[in-house]
Amino acid sequence: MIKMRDIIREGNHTLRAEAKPVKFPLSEADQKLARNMMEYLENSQDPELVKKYGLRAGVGLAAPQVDVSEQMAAVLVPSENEDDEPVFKDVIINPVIISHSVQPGALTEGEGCLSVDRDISGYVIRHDRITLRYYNMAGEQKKIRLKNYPAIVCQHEIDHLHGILFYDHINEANPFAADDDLVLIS
Ligand code: 0S5
Ligand code: NI
Repeated sequence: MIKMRDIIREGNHTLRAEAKPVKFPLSEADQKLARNMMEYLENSQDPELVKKYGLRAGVGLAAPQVDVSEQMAAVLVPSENEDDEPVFKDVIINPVIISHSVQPGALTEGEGCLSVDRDISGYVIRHDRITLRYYNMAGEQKKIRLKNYPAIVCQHEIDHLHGILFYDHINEANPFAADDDLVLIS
């Protein structure tokens, strides 16, 4: 199982590299990686296991964060009500944002990253809505529309596949600069 010690941190060049597209059918190693990344998210959202293994709770994990430079990320956005189905749960492979809103969006509280061990405040300006094309583990092509929080999470993960970190999107001169049309997402 993936633990915090398996997650590489800022300064490791894999985090700044362009990840390679994944080939289908998935190799045994890629299948295992995909399952392990999703398992990390599930475990990290279980308070018992967080305590037991010292995990940091996450809603996404990209392969480059475990030092594998491939275009694959697990996303697990839980619903508000614990008993309901997750808002979005899938391993996204070779994902591409095929269109997006002009309207920007950002999390009110800013973002963090499991590969960044410091707090960096400011609005991480992204697209409020995206249309995403990706392949799931079975090799099926998916095309989905996402808005607000799940859209932000997927953009954060897709950035990892291209060597981009969240703070690259923060306005250096004024971290909380906001255009009138910015959608603030709580
Ligand atoms: C349950 C569990 C409910 C966790 C909410 C959370 C991937 C939660 C985080 C990540 C911003 C958009 C530190 C805190 C960061 C995507 C960073 C934790 C999100 C991805 C993991 C990031 N967190 N937890 N990561 O590339 O909100 O936001 O989940 O670096
Ligand atoms: Ni991250």
